[in-house]
Amino acid sequence: MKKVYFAGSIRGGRENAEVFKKIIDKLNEKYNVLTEHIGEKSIDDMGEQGMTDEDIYNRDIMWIKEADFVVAEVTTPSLGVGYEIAFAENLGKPIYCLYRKQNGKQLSAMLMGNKNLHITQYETEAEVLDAVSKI
Ligand code: 6K6
Repeated sequence: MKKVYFAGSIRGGRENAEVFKKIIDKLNEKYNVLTEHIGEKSIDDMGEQGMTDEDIYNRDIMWIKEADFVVAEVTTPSLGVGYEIAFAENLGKPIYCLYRKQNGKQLSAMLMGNKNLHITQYETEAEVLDAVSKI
């Protein structure tokens, strides 16, 4: 089974965490999601107990290297997610970005302008889950 690294904001803000869980569940139908914890509701921005930031960084870098591709929910701006996207891009991994359109906001030009990324802009949950099922 192919492995997918799902990236979504943690310390950048958890306001979209509910849709993360639904995207992860959809991906799990076909793939092995290495980062299922990103969708856990119980996780607040303080993160997991018992892991240092260095442990988290090392584990996540290992998982990106191991992944066949990356799916990133990029609605909430997150330094970590941006870093992961750039890291995966440098390794030549396919990257699918999902962005919920909001009035008065636009996704960073550093993603929008990057032809290496597969970007889907969505409005409804049904729309994003349909896009995920086509990955
Ligand atoms: C576990 C579950 C939720 O929080 C934790 C503990 N912290 C992290 N655990 C795993 N990955 C993390 C953690 N903090 C950041 N990351 C990685 O950076 C994830 O893969 C996310 O895609 C991304 C989020 O970055 P920030 O800058 O929004 O925290």
